[in-house]
Amino acid sequence: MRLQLGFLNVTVMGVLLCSLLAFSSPARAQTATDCTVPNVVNMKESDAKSAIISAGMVERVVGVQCYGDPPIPGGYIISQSPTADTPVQCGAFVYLVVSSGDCVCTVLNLVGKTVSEAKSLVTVADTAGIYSNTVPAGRVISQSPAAGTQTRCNYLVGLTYSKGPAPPIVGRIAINGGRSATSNPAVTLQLMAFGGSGVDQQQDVVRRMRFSDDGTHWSVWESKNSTRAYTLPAGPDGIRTVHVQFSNSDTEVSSVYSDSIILDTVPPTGSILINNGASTTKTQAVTLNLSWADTGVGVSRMRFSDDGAHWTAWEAPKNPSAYTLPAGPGHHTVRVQFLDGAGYYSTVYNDYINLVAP
Ligand SMILES: [Ca+2]
Repeated sequence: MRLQLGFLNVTVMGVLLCSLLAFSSPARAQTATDCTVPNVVNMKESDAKSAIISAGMVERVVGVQCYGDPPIPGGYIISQSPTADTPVQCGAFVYLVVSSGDCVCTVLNLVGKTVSEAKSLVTVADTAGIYSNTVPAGRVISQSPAAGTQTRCNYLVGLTYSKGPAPPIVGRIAINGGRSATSNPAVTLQLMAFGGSGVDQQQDVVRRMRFSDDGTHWSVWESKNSTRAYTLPAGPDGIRTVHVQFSNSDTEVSSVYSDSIILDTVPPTGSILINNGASTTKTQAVTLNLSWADTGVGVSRMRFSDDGAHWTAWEAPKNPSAYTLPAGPGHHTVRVQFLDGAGYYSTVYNDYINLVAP
């Protein structure tokens, strides 16, 4: 009890002593810091003044400036001095800088600068490279927003820059898949083209194509496709060449590419004589005297038969050719057939000879 009582007494005495000292100190008005600066940044100016006055201080606007990043609306406090929570003497000044609104800037002209130069001047939001024959590689071709636009000062700019000249368009053409001959003037062209300015523009790599039979007179430009039906020009059997050119625009045209095929609309012809037309032979071994002709591709193969039903394997044409007649005396007929490069078969030609006893 006594201890408790004593503690209480000491506490009460302490509080009383402190209070007495506080109210009786004659020097306090000049040195005490019993006001605390409120936080008024981002407050409306009138609200900030009220808050400062309520806290026992005096506000003074010392500056008005635009403010863009982060945006502080016009009439709101950008900064204060002293800063919030600073203990100050009551009645002290709190200095304020008020926003006049977003700062307005004029978008710089970046066209013609390098991308890195542009990035050192403005905040670049995104870039896209395209091929250009006129703007050097790495330099800005266009920008958004455009130069001269009035906008907030922390603006972002999108840039389109040059990747330099586009790689040339390279093409290929094949007639009927590259076959050497055709018996039908109606053919199919296989077409490939790549490179060119379309590569980076997310469109079909090459847009147009046109054709010519002579390399001088051209069809009108048409949409690029991977195949196209085509009719070879009329005329005697022989080589036909189809020329193609690819383009994306009038100023971006590929070289001329071509493929050739032999148009062959006529089967081959031929002849056969056994032993130069002799009527008899004493040996099974004979010599075949052969001739052949073809107006288109030319004869590529020949074959023989003793009975018109069973044939030898196709072989390269050769004159004269050794041949062995079937055994047994009597008349033997040898048949020959020719095949041209377009796949035409000749009619079957034959000769016969009488195999007699030696
Ligand atoms: Ca032919």
